[in-house]
Amino acid sequence: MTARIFAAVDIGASSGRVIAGVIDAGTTTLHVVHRFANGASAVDRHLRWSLTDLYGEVLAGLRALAASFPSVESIGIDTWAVDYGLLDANGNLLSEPISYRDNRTDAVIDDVHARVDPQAMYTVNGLQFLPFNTVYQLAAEQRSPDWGRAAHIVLIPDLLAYWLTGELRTESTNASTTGLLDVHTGRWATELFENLGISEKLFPTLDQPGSQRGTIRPEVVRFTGLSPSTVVTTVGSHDTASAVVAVPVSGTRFAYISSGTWSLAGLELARPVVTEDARRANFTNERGVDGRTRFLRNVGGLWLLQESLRSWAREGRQLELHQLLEEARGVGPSTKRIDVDDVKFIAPGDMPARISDAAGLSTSATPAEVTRCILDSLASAYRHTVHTAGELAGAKVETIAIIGGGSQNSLLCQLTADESGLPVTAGPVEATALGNILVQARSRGAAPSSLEEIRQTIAHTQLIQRYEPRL
Ligand code: ADP
Ligand code: LRH
Repeated sequence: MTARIFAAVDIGASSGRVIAGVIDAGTTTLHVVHRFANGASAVDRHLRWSLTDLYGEVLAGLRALAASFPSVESIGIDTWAVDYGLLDANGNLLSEPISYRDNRTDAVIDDVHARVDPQAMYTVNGLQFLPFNTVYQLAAEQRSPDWGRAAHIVLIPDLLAYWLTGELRTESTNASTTGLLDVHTGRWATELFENLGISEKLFPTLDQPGSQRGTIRPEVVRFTGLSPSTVVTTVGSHDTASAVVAVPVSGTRFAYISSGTWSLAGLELARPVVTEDARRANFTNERGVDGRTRFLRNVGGLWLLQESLRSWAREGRQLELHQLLEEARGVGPSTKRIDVDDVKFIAPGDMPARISDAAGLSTSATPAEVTRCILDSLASAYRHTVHTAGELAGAKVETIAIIGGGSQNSLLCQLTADESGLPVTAGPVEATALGNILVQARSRGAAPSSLEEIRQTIAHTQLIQRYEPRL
């Protein structure tokens, strides 16, 4: 059998990549053809992504893809969740999308909760409260000059797919992070739209992972050199949904931590849990591939470390991550910890000072000490989140699977095993791209049909490290 080739465009909050996946005799081998940085910056009074630049990087990546893998059949796109762009009636982007880390929702959250009681909202959308859920961003947007001209609200991966194919849709796993999807039916929650004064028609039609979005436009063919028959296939376009496809564990007795800018920690369930206890513990029921439920919490994540590194760099201290982690291992356990979920850590800027202040570290704490405090705090938040998830869902957890870029942080993986008392698997590093690629491949008959079989294949063919808890 000849090898089949699929590509993932996977863009996280801190970096993006275009990756080719070559599937040969049941093994998927990933080749990164293009990597680029991502981040939001202050433009026109808001923290914004430059989606125009990101689209340029996607095209550059697809050109590199065509040069090395001309027989690629299909492309899948995933990015971070909740954010969107507004298009006018002619399909033009009204302005660069505002980042979820912008503080514009501070002024509207009470107003939204006055229109829809948060308890009642949870029973419909099953979503954890995060100040940046799309529903709050749209409430802020309703007061902006762009709102009157907006004809379409398009989630970020769907916007990239629109530019590549000309087709407008809303992918359902990502739609589940808006706060406007009914967690029980997987359809738009019409009553929520009505109560918030937003027209449901602003969102393009819902689309499921595995369906064909469209073929690439002639301009894209000309620029990239890809074949005109190349299609864009809808995948779990919420990056976390694609990542969870690629956990290297089968069965049901595992928790996952998708570790990157955020740490998304929780369980995969057959059905949502929208009890009052789950709401109080701020657990979300996001939609997974194949209609599964991602019952999880957003834990602060490596953003704390990324932002600290940026602050130290601004002070002239260019620290190398590997070296810093080795030094953090050497300083030993931190007795002072922070609540990594505190909303005060969401915004960018001067992170080491904010952490030292919250933890009660001395002002002369070294970068290694601050780093150790972050990692110990993350590991204890993971233990607590995994334990609570199991209790709320009545599920037994026997293993924790850490996936994503943070799975390379061996100190954090070991601390997670030690704190939780559970064995930890670490990897795949590019779980999101792998999940993206395998969902495309499955829809075209090149990968097994069940998520369980896909996960077994991943466990046998990808690089996975193991950490046992130390007493
Ligand atoms: P996102 O998709 O949110 O942009 P990634 O999954 O790419 O995030 O993970 C990025 C994080 O992974 C970085 O912030 C960094 O802390 C961690 N990371 C990346 N490479 C390494 C490495 N070699 N060792 C330890 N940690 C790493
Ligand atoms: C991770 C992620 C997460 C969301 C956040 C906005 O990249 O998609 O699942 O909560 O970004």
